[in-house]
Amino acid sequence: MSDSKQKSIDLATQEILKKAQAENIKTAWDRLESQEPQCGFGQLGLCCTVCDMGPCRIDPFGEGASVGVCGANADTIAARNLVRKVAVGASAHSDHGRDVAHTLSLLSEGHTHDYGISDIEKLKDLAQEFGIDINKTKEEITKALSKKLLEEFGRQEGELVFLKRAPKKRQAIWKKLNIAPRGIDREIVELLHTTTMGVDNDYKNLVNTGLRCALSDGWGGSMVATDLQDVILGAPVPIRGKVNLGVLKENYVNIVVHGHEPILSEMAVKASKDPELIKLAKGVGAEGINLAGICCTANEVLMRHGIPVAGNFLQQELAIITGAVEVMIVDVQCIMPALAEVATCFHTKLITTNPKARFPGVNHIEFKPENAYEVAKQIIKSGIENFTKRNKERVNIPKQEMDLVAGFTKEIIFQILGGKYRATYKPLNEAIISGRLRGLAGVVGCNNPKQTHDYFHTTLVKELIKNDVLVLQTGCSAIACAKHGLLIPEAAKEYAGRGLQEICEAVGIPPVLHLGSCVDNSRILTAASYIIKEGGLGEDLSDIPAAGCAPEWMSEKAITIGFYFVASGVYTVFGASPFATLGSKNLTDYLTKDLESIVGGRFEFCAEPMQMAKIMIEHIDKKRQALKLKPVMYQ
Ligand code: BF8
Repeated sequence: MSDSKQKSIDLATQEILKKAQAENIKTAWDRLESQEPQCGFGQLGLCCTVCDMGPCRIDPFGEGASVGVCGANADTIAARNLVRKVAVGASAHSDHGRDVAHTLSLLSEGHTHDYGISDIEKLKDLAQEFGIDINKTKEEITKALSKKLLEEFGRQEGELVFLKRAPKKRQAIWKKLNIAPRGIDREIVELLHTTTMGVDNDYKNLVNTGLRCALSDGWGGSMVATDLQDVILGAPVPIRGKVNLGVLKENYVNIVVHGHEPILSEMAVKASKDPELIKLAKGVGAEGINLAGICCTANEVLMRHGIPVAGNFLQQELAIITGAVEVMIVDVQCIMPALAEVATCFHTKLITTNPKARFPGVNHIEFKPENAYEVAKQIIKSGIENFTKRNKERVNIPKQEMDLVAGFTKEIIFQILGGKYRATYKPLNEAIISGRLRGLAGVVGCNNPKQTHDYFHTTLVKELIKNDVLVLQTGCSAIACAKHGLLIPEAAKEYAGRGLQEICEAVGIPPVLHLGSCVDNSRILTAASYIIKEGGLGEDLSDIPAAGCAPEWMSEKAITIGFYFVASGVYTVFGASPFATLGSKNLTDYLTKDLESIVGGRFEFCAEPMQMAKIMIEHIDKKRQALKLKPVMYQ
């Protein structure tokens, strides 16, 4: 009992962990235990496997080797290890973006009929940003835009077009430091090149190359993904939904979509509503088809359709262990290899769909935009057939489910605050200037079994809103806070400080705004740029009274997000494990101290959520003072 409580504060998770234990099914928490003690050199970033003269390791106590076989010291090794992760994270988000741009290209050529242009206004806005004449047909604009966007990946010179969204002062900083990304692929490749044996040995230069690569994700690949998904699938608007394992339904065919790319899951949404398939489901004794999501795919279909979210990263295995999932469809990223084994303990069919992500022995049904709907139907049909194989005696669906409101975008923040006819950021800026709002925080990222599941996200966010900080969320962090009731308008009354409460009540929003999946962190960057444009809060993103945090992070992608937040001038706090840099004091100091005077943002590592809130609030107050704003209205 106390054990599962320590693992997670979420009651549904605790319940299924007990079921897993009773049925002897191993989860991430058990596997973490079997890994302990984890490699100390790895944890400090002092193990180098870059070439085959190694693996080398540096003695952190200064008694053994201080350099590897090639002569690389702790600073070089730790920095190379770190920025390689930045490259990997950027590649993941950006390859996702490329696939969306490719889908746009296919639809512009008439090679797929399952997708269209859902947001013509956004298409035109984007086209204008890329210098395309919008007095052409929709087809011509689409074709020209997809070409331009795909060229951003292979661009060799100049700068990414989206950089122009940033305030002028920020653009000048990037230029001066030579960290304005040229092409998305180019920055990833160049970063990897600099980390190979015998290239860049200067930890500061390695970090700077990492910052440029990360910017090519935040203001490049991720921004392409977000904006084009909105164009093709529709820009989200505030929408109600439900969250936690209780959204699985006992008498329904439960289909779970998991991963990141909504191009496929969008079709699963459509297929789950297909009358022919619903009839089939009824034919096997089910009441219907219930689609639910895990991780960022969940956020995507939640934002656009209100599809329920079954859980965040650490709940992916637990969804299967409920015994009630007929099919789990996965695409790319954050999909535990362990799912294959866990699924064999039940009737659940795990189905991979992306040629980039195959699992040995797991059923693969390849998805392409050209055959999207057919594939989605085929998968759902196999789920319906599988319903009859469910062992009802092993089903245990926790009761926990919570309401939430999602669907906030940079455009929606405009509208809800300014009113339909006066779309503006002015009221938001004025709320900060007057001190009714203390400032803003972006709280994002994953779960990690090394930290009590959901505890860090929820404790931090509650403390922030209590202190009149409006919180913007994405990814698994948003799911964590949603499960604990923070993403409903009523949460303002219960948890928010008086100033934030007044704003939430006036416009009917929750004190915590869900902006979508992890690629949608790019929405935060654009929203911040609008705030500067509106006026009154400085000239650069680093002037805004704001801070970022990834309290339970685990993925390389989170490091990349941290890097582009910092490179955009944001003070960014990371939870417990400080991404294996501590073996180098020089590197740690560079990241947590020196960077601030160089790029305006810096990292902070912190192991306790109340302390995280404290240092974020202190930073926000420091920025308020620098802007000479009035004191916070309700202290
Ligand atoms: O991209 S928050 S565990 S699901 S990495 Fe993964 Fe982390 Fe969740 Fe989305 Ni983001």
